[in-house]
Amino acid sequence: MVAVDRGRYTVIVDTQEITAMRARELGRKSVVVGDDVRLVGDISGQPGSLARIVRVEERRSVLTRTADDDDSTAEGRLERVVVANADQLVIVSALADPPPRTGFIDRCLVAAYAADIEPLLCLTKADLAGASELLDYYAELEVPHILLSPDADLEPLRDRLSDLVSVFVGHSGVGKSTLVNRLIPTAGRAVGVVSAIGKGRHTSTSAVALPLPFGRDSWIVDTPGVRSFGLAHVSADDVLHGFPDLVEGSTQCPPNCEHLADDCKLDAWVAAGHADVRRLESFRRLLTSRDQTST
Ligand SMILES: Nc1nc2c(ncn2[C@@H]2O[C@H](COP(=O)(O)OP(=O)(O)O)[C@@H](O)[C@H]2O)c(=O)[nH]1
Ligand SMILES: [Mg+2]
Repeated sequence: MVAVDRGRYTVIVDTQEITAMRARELGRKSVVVGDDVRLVGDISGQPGSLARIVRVEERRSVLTRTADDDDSTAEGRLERVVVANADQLVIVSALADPPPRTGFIDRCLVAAYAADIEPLLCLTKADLAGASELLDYYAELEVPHILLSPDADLEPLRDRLSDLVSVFVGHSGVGKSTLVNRLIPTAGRAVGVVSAIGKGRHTSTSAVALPLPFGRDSWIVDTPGVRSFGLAHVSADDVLHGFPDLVEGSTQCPPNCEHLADDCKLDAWVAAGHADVRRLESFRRLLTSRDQTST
């Protein structure tokens, strides 16, 4: 399933677009972009035809965020699947205009590791600023990165995207649409336009999967409405997995350490020079702002 708009789902079957609705028998089960689904009914794909989705296959991965909309309940916010079956989270960040925000990148890394999908840092506008400062901050992590500028060779990125389903996330203005258009010349994403969906309140159904014209079954999922990942559903331990450079220091902490109180051993460990203090600060900021949806 590649897109949903007001209850109408677009499903690709052998390169043909078929419009479908959910069958009643699915009950409350959600159908999200990336899902493999089973169809019945009119699957001709002719104008006006409507098939029915009767089954959602088991998901290989689920990229989730905590919902920030009206569905939130008193017991806690709803955990929402953003994209199913993704292999890779491509974090698009500009090196300047707008400047990179490590808090956002760190949050995305936590979401990727929590979903057990691979992160890839895509650093745009390399023609405007160098990457060494940002890369230095992530030096201890083995996160692959790609540098992009208007005349950059896209081949290294194509290699990274081939045969995979990759979800693109990034703040407005970082060059995400420009990049999608370069990868898929027929995509026609509006450049220099702030997404109306991204600015609005209803941000849960805006992901769309676009087939890449290379590799085998390669897709990118654009997420104009996902400004960031609320991480209220992620445990302190899973947040720590987004900071592998701090994990070793945490082994000296008391049992069930929340890493926020005075008895946390990470301060001493960082003071001894084992990790960058900015990483510890970012880790703690995420721990205390886990339920917020933007950084
Ligand atoms: N200098 C420079 N400008 C870029 C680059 N990529 C995109 N832009 C510009 O940045 C602005 C925002 O790009 P857009 O693709 O709409 O960003 P989006 O909001 O992330 O989709 C546009 O004016 C682009 O022309 C780049 O690599 N270098
Ligand atoms: Mg855009």
